[in-house]
Amino acid sequence: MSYASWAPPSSPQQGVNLETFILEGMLETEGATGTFTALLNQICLATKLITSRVRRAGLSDLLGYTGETNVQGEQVQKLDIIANDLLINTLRRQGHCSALASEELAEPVVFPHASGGYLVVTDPLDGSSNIDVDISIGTIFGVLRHDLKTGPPTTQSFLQKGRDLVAAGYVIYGSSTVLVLTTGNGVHGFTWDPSVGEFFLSHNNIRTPSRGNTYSINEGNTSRWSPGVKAWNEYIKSVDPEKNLPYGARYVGSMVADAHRTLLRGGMFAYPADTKSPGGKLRLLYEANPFAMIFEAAGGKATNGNGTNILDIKPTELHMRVPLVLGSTEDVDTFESFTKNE
Ligand code: AHM
Repeated sequence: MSYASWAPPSSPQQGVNLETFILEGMLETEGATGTFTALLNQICLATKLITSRVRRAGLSDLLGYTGETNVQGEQVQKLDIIANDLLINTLRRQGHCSALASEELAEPVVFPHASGGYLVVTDPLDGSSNIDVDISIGTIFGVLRHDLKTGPPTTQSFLQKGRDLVAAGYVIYGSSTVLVLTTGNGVHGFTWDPSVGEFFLSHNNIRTPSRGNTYSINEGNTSRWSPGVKAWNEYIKSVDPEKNLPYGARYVGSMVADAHRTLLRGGMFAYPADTKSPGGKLRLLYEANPFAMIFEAAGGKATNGNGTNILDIKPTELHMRVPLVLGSTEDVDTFESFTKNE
């Protein structure tokens, strides 16, 4: 191609940064006060700060363990704490978020002077075991409402179904940094441009294919699985070209990375109950629910493997765990056909 025939790429998406996208969404929403928009922008700011710490962690003595264990009994990484503090310190300002619940905190942090009736749930840095070895990690978040007329938020205020989320998103710190967001009406991805210092719209209206060709599960747990999960696993690896079997296996061990690939390419990701984690491993409020909202808004599906939609589960405690299967509807249905009646 000669220069004469080249023209700069032009797209209606060009130059749409995350703040503009969120603001334009608010302008189209009748009766919007701007509080929700401002809250999303605060979350976005926190993730920009986390991105910058993650990207230079190896140069700034930010890798490795703190020596502490968190409420889940897991070893805490320095970056876990840094990401957690950045979210708290960003969200305590401007008064839109009245409380935040995090994987790293036994109880929620309440911001007593906030006037905005929103709660944020978060896993500030998911996939901690991958931090030191330069494998993708991420931040997961969800937003719930709280009626301040009923009093300041308590732990109980967070025990809402995933259906009650008004927004959910995640940031993947991968080969590029991408923020994926939904407010229930479409799922959109924004890629971080480090030279400008902004997230720009790059994945408009993500749709998960109804079927994929990969499965994602920690196969090292095979001996701990139920008969149904074992039978599904045999099936998905069996040879049947008519059914496009066998599927390929992909497992990063960071849910954000495994779910992000599944969202874009289809297939399924599962962390089922097993004899080591009878209630599942992943946390309902700040891991399973945000992803369930995102997958549903993208045309996919998330269940507990037993026929119950993740978004319909009423949490009984802040750090409740849940078995999780998410991805393309047909692939989740196939998994459940083996496990639903166990
Ligand atoms: P974390 O919150 O300690 O990072 O644990 C959650 C992670 C998920 O990102 C991932 O899907 C899963 O744990 C991996 O678990 P396992 O190592 O048992 O396969």
